[in-house]
Amino acid sequence: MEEKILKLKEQLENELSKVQDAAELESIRVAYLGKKGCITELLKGLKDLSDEEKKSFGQKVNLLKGEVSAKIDDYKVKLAEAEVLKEIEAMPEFDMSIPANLERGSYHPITLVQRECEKVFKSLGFVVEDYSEIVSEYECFEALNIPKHHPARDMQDTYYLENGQLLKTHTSAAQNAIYRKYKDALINEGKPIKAIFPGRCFRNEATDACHENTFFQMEGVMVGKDINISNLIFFMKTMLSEVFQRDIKVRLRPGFFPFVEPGFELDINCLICGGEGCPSCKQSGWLELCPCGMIHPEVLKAGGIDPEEYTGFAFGLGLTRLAMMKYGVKDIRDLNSGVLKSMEQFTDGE
Ligand code: FA5
Repeated sequence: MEEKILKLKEQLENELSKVQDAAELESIRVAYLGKKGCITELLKGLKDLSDEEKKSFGQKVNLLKGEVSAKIDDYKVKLAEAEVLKEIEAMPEFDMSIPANLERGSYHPITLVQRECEKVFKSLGFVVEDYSEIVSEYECFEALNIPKHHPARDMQDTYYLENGQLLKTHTSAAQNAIYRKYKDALINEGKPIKAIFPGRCFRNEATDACHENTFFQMEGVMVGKDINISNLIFFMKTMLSEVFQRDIKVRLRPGFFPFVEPGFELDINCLICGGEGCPSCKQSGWLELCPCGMIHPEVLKAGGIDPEEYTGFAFGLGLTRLAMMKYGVKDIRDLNSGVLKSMEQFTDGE
């Protein structure tokens, strides 16, 4: 029996050294360890031995079984490594010194206007905040003085998640969190809240040359003592003249949003048609760009701020529309098209 075991070990080494692939290795495994394999046969043969021999040979055969199984596993790893090496060797040589024959990418027009706006507002002492695209109904509506079943919700249908949260319809959804974050510094240190928070918004609505279902806005708020409409108009004018670097005709008209009082619509003269009327401005010559107003007392209260003591303004700049005007993009849908060539023409490879 001992001799048999030794012979089997030699034979296995010999066979393993010749193995070329996984299929050959598998047939060796079956030949040794399979139901009719030689080691299984050895184990079966134990029954004809005396009790003494059974004990000593039984142990040896089991040891052999473990060794054979470990050796086969070892070979499996070796074969896999050899396979990878073969693939690497077959690869064409990689020369890192060859210059890449790729054209340079460019920033998206929306990223560019967003950065410009951020630069302007930062220079005016505003902080830039980032906020989630998924928000609660409370943040998107209730905290903004839009209770359930308020008709203002009809204008902002969106995509609801199974957990009751939703994709935010406007950057105003972050207002409550911003007030809560900065209210202590306002109340205890007298530091006015000055923040902008750009973000992607989603609405379940039909698209056209100036409406997308996914677009960018940039919200801005300023809260402190004696903040008034003149402050609001000053910041809006400064931002537009910095972004466009020229005089732009704007008009301010009354607008209704439950979270501001009074509320305004700030429109800019359409720069695609020069104000004559075209599909980009729905033939009106004006484009709604930045609704704004004085923050409603209920909204301040929801943010933990006493409206008897503090006032503030808020605006919701349509960043995607601003990019359209700045870069002369006639159809807003081109901005989400993902066509690099068409994006490059607006940004000149910036
Ligand atoms: C709002 O979203 C308010 N949250 C703005 C606001 C903030 C008002 C703070 C007062 C105080 P509105 O739905 O009008 O308002 O959208 C604001 C701007 O986002 C629009 O003027 C427009 O420039 C842009 N916008 C709105 N809907 C779309 C759309 N479907 N596609 C592209 N841009 C859009």
